[in-house]
Amino acid sequence: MTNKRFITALFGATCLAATCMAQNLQLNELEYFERQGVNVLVFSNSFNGGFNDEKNSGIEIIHHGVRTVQGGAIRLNNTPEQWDLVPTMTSRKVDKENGSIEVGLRYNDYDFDSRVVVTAKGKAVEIAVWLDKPVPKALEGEAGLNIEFLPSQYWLKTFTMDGRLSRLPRYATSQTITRPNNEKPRQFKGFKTYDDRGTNRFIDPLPIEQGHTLRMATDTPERLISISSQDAELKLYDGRMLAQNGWFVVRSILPAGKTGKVVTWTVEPNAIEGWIRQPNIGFSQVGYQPAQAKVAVIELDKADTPKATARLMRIGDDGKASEAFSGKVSMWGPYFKYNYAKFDFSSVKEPGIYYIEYGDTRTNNFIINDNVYDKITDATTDVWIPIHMNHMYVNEGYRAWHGEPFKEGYLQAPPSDHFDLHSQGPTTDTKYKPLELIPGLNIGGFFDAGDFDIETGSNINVVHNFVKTWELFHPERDETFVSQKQRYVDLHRPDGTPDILQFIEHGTLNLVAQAEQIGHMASTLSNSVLDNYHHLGDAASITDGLHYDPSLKPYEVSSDGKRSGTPDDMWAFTTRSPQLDFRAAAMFAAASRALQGYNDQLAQRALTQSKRLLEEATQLMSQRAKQRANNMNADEYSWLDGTNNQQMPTNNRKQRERLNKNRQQLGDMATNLQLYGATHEKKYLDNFEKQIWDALDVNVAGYMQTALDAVPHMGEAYQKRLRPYVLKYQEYIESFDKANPYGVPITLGNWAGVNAVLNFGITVCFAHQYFPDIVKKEETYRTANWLFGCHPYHNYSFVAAVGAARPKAVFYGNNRADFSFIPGNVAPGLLFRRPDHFENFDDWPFLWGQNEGTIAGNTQYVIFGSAFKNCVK
Ligand SMILES: [Ca+2]
Ligand SMILES: [Ca+2]
Ligand SMILES: [Ca+2]
Repeated sequence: MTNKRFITALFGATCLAATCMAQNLQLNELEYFERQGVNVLVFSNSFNGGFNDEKNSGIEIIHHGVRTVQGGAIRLNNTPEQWDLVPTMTSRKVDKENGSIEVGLRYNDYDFDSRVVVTAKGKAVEIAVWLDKPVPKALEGEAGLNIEFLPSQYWLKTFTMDGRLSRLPRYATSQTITRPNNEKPRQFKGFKTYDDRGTNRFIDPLPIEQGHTLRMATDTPERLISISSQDAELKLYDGRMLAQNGWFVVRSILPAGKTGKVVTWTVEPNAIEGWIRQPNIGFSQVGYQPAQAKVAVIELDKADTPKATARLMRIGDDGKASEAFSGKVSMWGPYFKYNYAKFDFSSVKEPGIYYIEYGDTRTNNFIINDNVYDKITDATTDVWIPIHMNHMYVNEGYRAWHGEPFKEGYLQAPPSDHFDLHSQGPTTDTKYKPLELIPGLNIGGFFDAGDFDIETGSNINVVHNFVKTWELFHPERDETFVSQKQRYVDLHRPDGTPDILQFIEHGTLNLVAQAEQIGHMASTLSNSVLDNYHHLGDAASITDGLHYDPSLKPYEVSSDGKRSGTPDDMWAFTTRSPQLDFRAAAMFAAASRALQGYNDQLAQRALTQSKRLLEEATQLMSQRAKQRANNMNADEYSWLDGTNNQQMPTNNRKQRERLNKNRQQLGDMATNLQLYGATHEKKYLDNFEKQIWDALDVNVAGYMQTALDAVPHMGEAYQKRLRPYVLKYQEYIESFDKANPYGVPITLGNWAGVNAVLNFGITVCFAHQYFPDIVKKEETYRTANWLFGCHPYHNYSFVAAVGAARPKAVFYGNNRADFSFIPGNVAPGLLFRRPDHFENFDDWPFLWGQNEGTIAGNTQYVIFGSAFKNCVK
């Protein structure tokens, strides 16, 4: 799948580079500077993500296997924050002959162009800034050459500036000044990251040190980097003074009024003589069942020589280890920057405690026993999900996770852009005036992810996921007390009601309120100001709980204590989407069915909204489809390829066209299927059948799950017609054995690929359930192995606190400022950095692309976990 040819080409290239690089940095075929232990990347990744400064771009250094330096670029702030302006890369020229890379950088807002040229000079690189026109007046003293160092890899290490000795601080405690707001360079779309409390001044950090020669981490050869500059002063800052996700910053201000080569740095990352990266032995930290296949994947430095054998050691009741198995290590081959080998110890079936020994590397222990997967969903359902219940006080033992958030409710969003990738269109599409209170929305719903908004689309998925889990697996588990009346949740306190019903109820309460109060679904209920969007702490303190009253001054509270002049209230973004309403209609029908007999009144409200929205959405969709029919073009088919992230080569243009047309008119297949499940009206099944075979012909991997979801509703003929597609799907499953060493789909996007892996895992489980002769039970372990530790970079389980000897320790949850986790969270996983680096930080939680968990993703994990347990029990 992930085109073998490309991988082979990569391997050929890196080998070539490996032989010719001995001591000095060389520009390799992948267009970065390399010597053993040091990679210097120059805008292999540019600042083009959805959220401005994602701390993933510019000049980057991967130092002894860890990406510890990034953000090298012309920047407009001492310590740039996420929403400060980033430069656009206008050109990138690689000069192989002279060993240099030049990038053109531009700030449109200031009509400011610069060039950064990075040239290999022995063991160092020279970074030079060139200007054809002087720095614009407005940016004099603000524009500079910056580069950023990862705090968790540099704190507590020693450094010197011009020989003066010091230590990098564990926590941000340097000094700051304030300056007038009008001196602050513009932020993303004109938003402001800070609440200046009426002072009209922003905070500007002062440098920790300044001088001409900086040596970072002089006590740690792995991290030691020297930077020197003759023509500019180097200033060292602590970015955490402004934002917890800030890095240490080294910066030189560009001189005013000058052109040509204006700043020159020499940067030399130390390389440890003879260093070879420690092997990463991937295995399931949760353990293995005795009868299943057990194959560890060993990730090896390309300069490493593979060992011939590895051992499985067993720990006896007396605590002593003895050899249980010794077997050969077989090469799988290269995949991006490393080589991979496998160690198969499937023959060991005796229950017990084991660890793997490969050369000098010894893993932590794991269990082989029948019950190892029994508890894999408990932390997610008992802890992570209830903590993400919005509009409730959530307590656990002695600890309050959060108070009741957003007591003042939600205001109608005015036409506006937004910072979390959505917007309000030109009209409100409702009866409410901009900034008018929409009553009744501060109830139910789940926090989106590491932030606190209610993404309606995600919450619809969440309710579906819970209903699906309830109807397929009937979990009666009751570990959570939920009182809607008290608006109170208490973890580990059973209350006589299965938790999953209470979660369905909680999701439905918010969504039905949206439909009733607004008339259709809001796209999202989210923050109105950026300065409380990046909130870290108790959700109840994001807003002041008082209704916003523009007749009061900011921070002023009315005499009755109910209103304030602080514009912190959340907004409802209400642009109407018939597709979203259509999906909501299906979800309401499903929820209504599940809630019957538990909360009949809510079940009835959900059913009423389902019918109304369905009728209105169907009408609107066919109207819009007609309008669209006239100016349709090929671009509109692109949605097909994004489905489930599982891309197969598409064929047959006619089928694609028909599929697209049907979807526009009839609604998507999954929704039709859900509507049939809820109403048993045959027309929805017909709508589904009109599309499914074309869809499977176009993309069997992308639509197999939807096809399998239909099996319980359809007859034998359907199952028979589906068989050849399942055979094709089995080929797709096996294709991953060749595509990568881990046997699962690996995606290379800006958000690591756990959703694709979970989709894959769920589909494989159901394919096995309905077609066990085609998709064997053994295939269902692929996803579990990946999630629980058998993956690149490190071997920690991606699921927080779950049954594993070594789960990941930090996640991008709303407690990320504490370098902690919320149990049961599932990390996105391995973030790919171009051109060849996978990464998952376990000491730095702040990169959402690798460490955030979402409400839709984590409830998807509950389905995977339930289905998987069902398959393997
Ligand atoms: Ca969000
Ligand atoms: Ca309960
Ligand atoms: Ca308020």
